[in-house]
Amino acid sequence: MVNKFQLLALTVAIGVLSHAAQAEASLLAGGALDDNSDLAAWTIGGSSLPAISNGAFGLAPQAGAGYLGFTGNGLNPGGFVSQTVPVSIGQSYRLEFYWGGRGIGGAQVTVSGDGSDLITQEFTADTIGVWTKAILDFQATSSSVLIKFQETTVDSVNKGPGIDTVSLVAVPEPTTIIVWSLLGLAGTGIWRRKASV
Ligand SMILES: [Ca+2]
Repeated sequence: MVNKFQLLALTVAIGVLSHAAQAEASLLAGGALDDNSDLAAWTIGGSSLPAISNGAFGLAPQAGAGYLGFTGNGLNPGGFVSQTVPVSIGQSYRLEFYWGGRGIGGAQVTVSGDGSDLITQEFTADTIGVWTKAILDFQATSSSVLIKFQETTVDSVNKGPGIDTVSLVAVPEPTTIIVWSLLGLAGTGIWRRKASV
């Protein structure tokens, strides 16, 4: 028989695990960047508008049917996509995405909150057909953050970098440690019970 403590520990553990699983869902909309319905979740700006590509200039999608391709040229630089995401002050978050090369160019990602930049990072993507994963952590200092990807190359002639599979998740809190402790206690109790039979 499972005693009351073990039952309580398992119940709490399952509850917290369920909460943790929910926290893993991406807080961003349209992060798959597979088609224009994904793109609609983003604000698009700059005089050269980024567009969904399904595999132009030697770069296949990192996942799914498409990715976001930067399309700048000398006359119209600075295309960007951005999205404002509600967050909790003090909570840690992880932004993940892939950037890939189509021959020319660079871009930068910024995460800003309350008017100040939490992250600014540039990346170049000159190697055609290669995707690289970026993992960026930050702690929210305001109730929302603006996540923005912008082309920095002046003349990429439609061959600017690609962006794909963007996600933003809350980094698991210390309660995760409690879960494993509880599971360990419960597991030990069960093991002892079986061993004594
Ligand atoms: Ca995709």
